[in-house]
Parts: sequence; structure tokens; C-alpha cells
Amino acid sequence: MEQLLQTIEKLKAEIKEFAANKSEEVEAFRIKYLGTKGLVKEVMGEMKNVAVDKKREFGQLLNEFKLFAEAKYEALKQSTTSNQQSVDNTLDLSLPGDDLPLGSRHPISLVRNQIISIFQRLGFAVAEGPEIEDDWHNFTALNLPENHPARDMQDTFYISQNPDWLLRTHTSSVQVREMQKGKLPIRIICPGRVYRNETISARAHCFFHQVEGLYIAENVSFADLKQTLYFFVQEMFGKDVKVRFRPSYFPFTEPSAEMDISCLICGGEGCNVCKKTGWVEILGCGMVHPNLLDNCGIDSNKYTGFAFGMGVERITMLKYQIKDLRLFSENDIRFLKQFTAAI
Ligand code: 2NL
Repeated sequence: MEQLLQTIEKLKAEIKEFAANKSEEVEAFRIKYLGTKGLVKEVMGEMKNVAVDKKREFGQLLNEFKLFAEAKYEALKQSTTSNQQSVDNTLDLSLPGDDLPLGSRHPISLVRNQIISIFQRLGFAVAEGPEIEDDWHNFTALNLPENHPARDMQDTFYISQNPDWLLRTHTSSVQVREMQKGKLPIRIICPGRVYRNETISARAHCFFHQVEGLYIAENVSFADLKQTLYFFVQEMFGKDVKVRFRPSYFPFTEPSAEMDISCLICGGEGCNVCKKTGWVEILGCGMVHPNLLDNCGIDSNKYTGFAFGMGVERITMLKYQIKDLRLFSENDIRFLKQFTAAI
């Protein structure tokens, strides 16, 4: 009996000292002491060897020992789960996530989309084409003669692999491709990026964006051109804006004109934006040169048309009073985020 008492005391001391950090260690404790083949069971088994008159006393002792082991097990379980809880506290899944910064459309896209939607309301369809063009679609078909300065190596980017390939200098090349298809009438606008070999400054860049328009059908007149562009300007800049057409020259149109609008800043009084003239130029236009129709297989005796071209950067600078063209391509978030509220 003495021995059993010693064993219990030894085990109690062992249990008391037992420490666990991980749930696996707690489980090992359970198996070792409280499992079906555990030490508690084993010690309890000794009851059968206890003398009858001592059974009551030992029964109490063994029971206490068992409760002691079970209490320790509960305490171990508690401490490891609360440990885990304290680790989990650093990872509170109920907290709201990090803010995702909401992007905004680029001002060039905003203005391009606005231009497109105005012309779509007039029945113009959007046409697109390649940015790498061949010489014929970009120059020859458009009445730009061999010695025209626009074809100069200094003015246009050529592709070294093939001297016939270049980066388009206007989206007129898309209109040429549409004319070649021979499906008439044609009423399209061609938005897109174009390239010029320019030294980059506040007023010039080696790429910019254009929207060109083309309407070819029977009996299309200069009056149609004027009214279409007047409608565009009123929608884009408001009903109060005035327009004027000045004679000009483009190889692809005859007659040709430049369209000015009354200065949005000073209302025509004269300021820095309009260089004290009260007018700002916004686009070039004209009646499609018959040579172009012939080049593309359209009967120039039957069909006439008008065309126009505008720089999206220029319109955007006027609309938002942006003074430096380079802001459009620098990706400076302080500039871009100012357009978040615009649609
Ligand atoms: C400007 C001037 C213009 C055109 C572009 C055009 C296209 C075809 C036929 C005839 Cl396919 N014309 N385009 C006509 C006149 C002016 O653009 O200053 N653009 C920024």
C-alpha cells in the first residue's frame, strides 16, 4: 500500500509540473494519464489489491487523484486555446478590408467618348484600324505626293524591318480602308492614337489622339459639313459658343477650312488662351478631294463627301484648361485623380 501511495504522489508531482504550449502536447497528456491505457486507469486498477478495510480510504484518494489529473487536463486545454486566441486577435477577420483606390477615366478617354457619342447621335458609326500602316494607306491614297514634307524621315516614324511600314500619322488611313470596302454611303468617325516625329514640349508630342470623320453619299454638300460641325460644337461646348470657318489647305480636301470657336475663357474679349483674337482653332475640315474617291474605287462623279479631323488633346486642353500636353502621358496620379468626378 505504501508503494501505491508513493506512486500517486510521484504522478501528482509529474502532472503538476506538466506544461504544454501546443494542443498536440495537451493531447499527449490526455493519452498518457487519462487514456483507456493511461496511468490513472492503471493506478485505479490497483484497487483490487487493496485490503477490504482500506478500500474506502484508498477509493477516496484514487478518486481525488483522477479529478486532479482531469482538472489539469482542462487547465491545459484552456491555456493553449486562449494562447491561440491571442494569436488570432492580430488577424481580425471582421475588420473592413483595405480601401481599393477607385480609378478614374483618363481625360483623353472622357473627351474622346463624348465626341464619339455626339457623332453617334447623328448616325456616325465608329471605325478602327491598325496603328502600323503602309505608305499607301497613310500617304499615297490621301493625295500626299512623294515629295510632301509629312513623308520625311524626320516627321514620321518608319519601321526598320520594312521601309513601307510606318506608324500612322492620322486616322485618315482607317477611312481609306473603309472607302476601299466600297459599301456606300459611308458615315463614320475614326478615333485613335496617331504618331509624329516631334520634339516633346508643352505643345507637341510624338503621339496624340485624333477623331476624324467622313461622310460620303450622293449630294453631300459643304452646307452639310457646316451644320454637322456646328451641331457638334454646340453639344460639346454649349449653345452660346460661336463658330467661324477660315479657308485652309489640306491635300485630302478641296475646298478646305479650319473651324474656330469663340474663346471659352474670355467669351471673345481676347485673352492669353486665344492670343487676344477671341477665337480658338478646334478642327480642320473640307470636301473630300475627288482624287481620294478615285484612289479608293468610288465614283467621284456620283458621290461627294466631307471629312474633318480634330486633335483630342487640343479639345481636352480647351475644355479643362490644361496648359501642358505632357501631363496627358506622365501618369501623375495628382493630375489624373482630378477627373474622378467626371463621367
Ligand atoms: C486636322 C485636319 C483633317 C481630314 C482631316 C480626311 C480624311 C479622308 C478624306 C479627306 Cl479619308 N479628309 N481627313 C480632312 C481635313 C482635315 O484634319 O487639323 N486634324 C487634326
